[in-house]
Amino acid sequence: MQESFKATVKITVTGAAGNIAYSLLWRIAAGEVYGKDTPVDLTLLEIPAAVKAAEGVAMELRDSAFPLLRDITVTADLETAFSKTQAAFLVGSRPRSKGMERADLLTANGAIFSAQGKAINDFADRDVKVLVVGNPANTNALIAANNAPDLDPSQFTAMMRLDHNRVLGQLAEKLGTPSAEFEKVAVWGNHSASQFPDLTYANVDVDHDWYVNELIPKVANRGAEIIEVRGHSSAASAASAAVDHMHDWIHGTEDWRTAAIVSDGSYGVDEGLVCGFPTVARDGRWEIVQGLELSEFQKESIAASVEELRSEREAVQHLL
Ligand code: NAX
Repeated sequence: MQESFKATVKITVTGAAGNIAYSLLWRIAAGEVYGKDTPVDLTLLEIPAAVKAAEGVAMELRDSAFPLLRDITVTADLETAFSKTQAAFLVGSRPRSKGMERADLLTANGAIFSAQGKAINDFADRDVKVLVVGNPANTNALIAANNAPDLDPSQFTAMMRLDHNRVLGQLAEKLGTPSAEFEKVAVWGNHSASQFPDLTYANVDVDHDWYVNELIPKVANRGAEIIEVRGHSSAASAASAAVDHMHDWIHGTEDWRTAAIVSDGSYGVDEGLVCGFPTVARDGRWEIVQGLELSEFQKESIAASVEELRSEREAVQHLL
């Protein structure tokens, strides 16, 4: 049986003692990212104060006896964490504390993601794929990419698949149709309340008023709604979206998905910003869907979110 397995892959998860990781690690260990034929070595990165808790997580992973799970390493050291890693989920980040301004949050996280970007640049596999989940995800990915000059910027992405999945979930509930039947849905912009969920090209017949006045604000504010109702921020749904993003990036998809990737200037989005686009994945790369006609409504909605990304970039200019 062993002979049919592919080579073992090394996957790194940061923030390994946190809520999202507690779902994500189990999905990865079950083979849902690379496939059921690919064994995985897992490396769990945490801050020193949370290494012990991450060791407890590692003990539970062992106790799950996953057939594909090989080595588990728990560390607070960046070189150990990223050495030869092929896929990195950058989940750990600094939450906003009381009285902290958005600019302070950007800078505090900037320090984390510049250090991790450098370590990935120096120690990771040359084809590493990086997904930033920790917020502010788009700008953290921008910082990491800019601190990894030896790697291609396309190797750094931020997670907007949860926003994409939230649109599918809302449509499925509204129309009573399984989510897999919806095509050509996308979410443009920043993973924040300024994002623009776009149904222009989707194969759905919904009331325009419901779309603009209910669906868009619902999806854009879903994170806050989950906190209010569940009492904790989204965790399992975020982990699920992270698995979807990395799975599709590795295996490819011709179906439209939303990934936040480094802009090449398409659709008037400043080159270099990490922005959500309608994307497909081919040969291990995300590609922006080209040739779309944008209405004034779409252009204005995208521009508003891009403006926020620009101002975030301004606030972290010293880290780029
Ligand atoms: P938790 O606070 O439960 O866990 C975060 C963990 O990261 C903690 O254990 C902490 O010790 C660790 N950490 C902090 N700095 C670190 C560093 N420098 N290196 C390694 N580990 C470090 O948060 P959780 O609920 O897991 O959420 C993690 C991040 O995901 C947050 O920034 C959150 O805002 C963000 N989210 C992003 C989403 C997206 O769609 N992009 C959606 C869900 C989520 O809100």
